Order: sequence, then structure tokens, then C-alpha cells
Amino acid sequence: MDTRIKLFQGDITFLLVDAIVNAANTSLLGGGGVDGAIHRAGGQAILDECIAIRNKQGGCKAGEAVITTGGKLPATYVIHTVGPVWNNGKNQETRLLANCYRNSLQIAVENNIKTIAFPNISTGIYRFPKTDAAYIAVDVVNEFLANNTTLDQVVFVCYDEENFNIYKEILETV
Ligand code: AR6
Repeated sequence: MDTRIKLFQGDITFLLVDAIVNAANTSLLGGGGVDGAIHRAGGQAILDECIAIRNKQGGCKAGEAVITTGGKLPATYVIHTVGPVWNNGKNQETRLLANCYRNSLQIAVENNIKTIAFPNISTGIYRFPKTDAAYIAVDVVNEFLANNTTLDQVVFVCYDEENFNIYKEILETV
């Protein structure tokens, strides 16, 4: 396991990192869960930038990612990615979730970001099974870091106890 991978339990909006990742939806206009928390804490600037992106490219597809500033957040940037809605594995959810992590890291590198924090994408309102999602997240990040020297820290932020315990076990044993 790459030693640049860290685990943190709590609210992602408090983190002082170069970028936090948002589990957004295809509209990019905000919602509940971590998306709601990020827009509330970051303020209007983030929404205005999301609207500008929408006007240019028409939202964001599942598995893809876009970047805005962090508005009033401690983080400099927010990378908005859209996780797949879990549908019993019938809609390429595994591939799409892996793309979320990979594309967010790619955007981070392109923007000279050194420290980045991820929530547990798709494991809330979108109902992706938590253990499967955690293995995908850890695998993709670890593989990406194996070919990267510019990132200093990738933090998995677990808000709920269940995800925290799953990640703790994976990161201790892998
Ligand atoms: N900090 C870190 N993690 C959080 C926070 C927080 N403040 N709040 C919730 N989580 P979800 P999804 C965790 O539902 O499943 C929105 O309406 C939460 O415990 O936020 O990808 C969007 O607009 C869970 O583990 O995102 C979309 O419509 C994880 O964040 C839809 O929900 C993801 O849960 C996306 O659903």
C-alpha cells in the first residue's frame, strides 16, 4: 500500500487540503449528502462555477469529473465527480466508480494539486455496497500512485462509522 494514502473520519468540508472531491450528480447543481454539505460550506462561488461548466458542457456524466475553486472552504479546489447509482451491478457501476477516482486524480495532477481528499463516493444516497466500493477506491488510488510522483497525500474521508471500519481493515491488511 502506498504510504501517501491516509484515512480520516469526519466531515470533509473541514479539511485543509489542496482539493476535496465532491460526490455530485449529473446536474452539478448540488443535492443532499456530502454534496449539500460542500455547497453549504463553500458558498455561492462554487455553484456559480458549476453553472458555468454546465452552460459550457451540459453537466457531468457518471464516472467523469470537473473542477471548481473551493469558495469559502479551507480547501483550494473542489473536484466534482458523479458516482454511479447502484442498480445491482447491472449498469457498469464498478467501472464507473473506478473512473470517478481515476479521473479525479487525473484532474488533480493537471492542476498541480498535491493533497486531495475523497469521500466514499456512491455509498450514501446512490447505495453502492460499501465494502465493494472501498476495495475499488483503494485499488484505483494505489494503482494510480504507483505511476505518480507529484501527489503527496490522498486522504479517504469516512463520515460514517461503517465505512471507517471497512477502510481501516482494508488499509491495515492490504
Ligand atoms: N463529509 C464527508 N463525507 C460525507 C459527508 C461529509 N460532510 N456527508 C456525507 N458523507 P452521498 P452518493 C458521506 O449520499 O451516494 C447527493 O444528493 C456519506 O456517509 O453524499 O454518491 C448528490 O447530489 C457517504 O458515505 O453521495 C447526488 O444526487 C458518502 O459521503 C447523490 O447524493 C457519499 O454519500 C450522490 O450520492
